[in-house]
Amino acid sequence: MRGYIRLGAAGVALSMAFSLAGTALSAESDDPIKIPHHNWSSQIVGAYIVGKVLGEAGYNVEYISSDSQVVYTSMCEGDIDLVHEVWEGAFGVAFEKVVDEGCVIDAATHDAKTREEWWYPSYVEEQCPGLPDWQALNACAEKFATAETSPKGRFLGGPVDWLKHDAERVEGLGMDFEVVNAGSAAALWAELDAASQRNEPIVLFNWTPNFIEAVYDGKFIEFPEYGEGCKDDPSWGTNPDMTYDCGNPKDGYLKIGVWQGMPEKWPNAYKIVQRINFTNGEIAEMAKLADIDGMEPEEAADKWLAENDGKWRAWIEGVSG
Ligand code: TMO
Repeated sequence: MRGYIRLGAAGVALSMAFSLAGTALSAESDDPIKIPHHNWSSQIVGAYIVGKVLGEAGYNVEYISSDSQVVYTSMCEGDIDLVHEVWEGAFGVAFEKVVDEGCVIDAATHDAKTREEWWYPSYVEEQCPGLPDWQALNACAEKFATAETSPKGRFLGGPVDWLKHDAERVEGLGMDFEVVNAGSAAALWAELDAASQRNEPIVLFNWTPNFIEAVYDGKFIEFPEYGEGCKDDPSWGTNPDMTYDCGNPKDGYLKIGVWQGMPEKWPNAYKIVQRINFTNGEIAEMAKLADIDGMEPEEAADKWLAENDGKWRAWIEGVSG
C-alpha cells in the first residue's frame, strides 16, 4: 500500500491518503502540471511521453500550445511548468536568461547532443564545390537565388519563433544570402522534398537528432566555430562590430527547464523530471514516428512508452504518489 502526506500551502499536513487497488491517486498538488506543445514533432511526441509518465505517477497534466521563445517568460510567470526540450542553439539565450533571473530551474540535461544549423542534401555538393565550408557556399550564393531573393541566394530558415539569428549571421559574415522563414516545420520538409526531386540547389535549416537523417543524405554548413561570446560580444569573432559571426554549437545541450516553484509544489514530480533523460536515438525516433510513420503525436507517445517500459518506469520508481 502506498501512502502520502498532502501538504497545504502553509506546509501543514492536512490528510494522509492511501491508494486503493487500481485507483490512480493524484500526488501532492492536484493542479495540472502545464507542459507546452511546440511546433516540431519530437517535442510534441515527447511532451506526451513526459506527461503520460507523470500521469502514471499520479499527477494531472495539461498541454498548452506555446511559442517556443515566449515559453521561457511564461515559465517565469507560472503559466508553464515544464519544458523538456530546451535546445541550446535555438533557446539557450532565452533559457539561460531566466535561469539567471532565478525564475526557472535548469533541472536536467539529456544525454542527447544537439546541432541546429544550415544544411543541404548531398547532391548540392556537385553544384557548389567546396561545401560544406561556408565561404564555398557564399561563393555560389547566386545558384540558390529565387525570383524573390535574386541575385542573393535564399536560405530557408525555420519558423521565426526558433529565432536563429540567421539574418544577423548573414550580415556579420558578409554573406550574399537572404533569409526567408518557413511557416512551419512541414513547409521546410516539403521544400526539401520538392528540391530533391528536381535536383535543385537548396540550403535550409535542419537539426539533429531529427528524422531527416534517416531519409536524406546531407551535411551541415561549417561556419566559423561557435565560441563563448559570439552571441553577445560584438568584438568576438571575425567581424569586430557584430554578434552572431559564428555557427551554432556542434555539441549543443538538450535540457529540461522547470518553473522555480515546482520543487515545492510537486516535490516528487520534480524528482521524476530530474531523472528523465532522452538519447539522440530516442529523440530521432519520436520525430520518425510522427514524420515518417505518420502517427498522431499521442499515438506515437503510446508506442514509445510501450516499447520503453523499463526505462520510464525507473524514472517513477519509489517516487510515485
Ligand atoms: C528547436 N529545433 C529543434 C526546431 O531546432
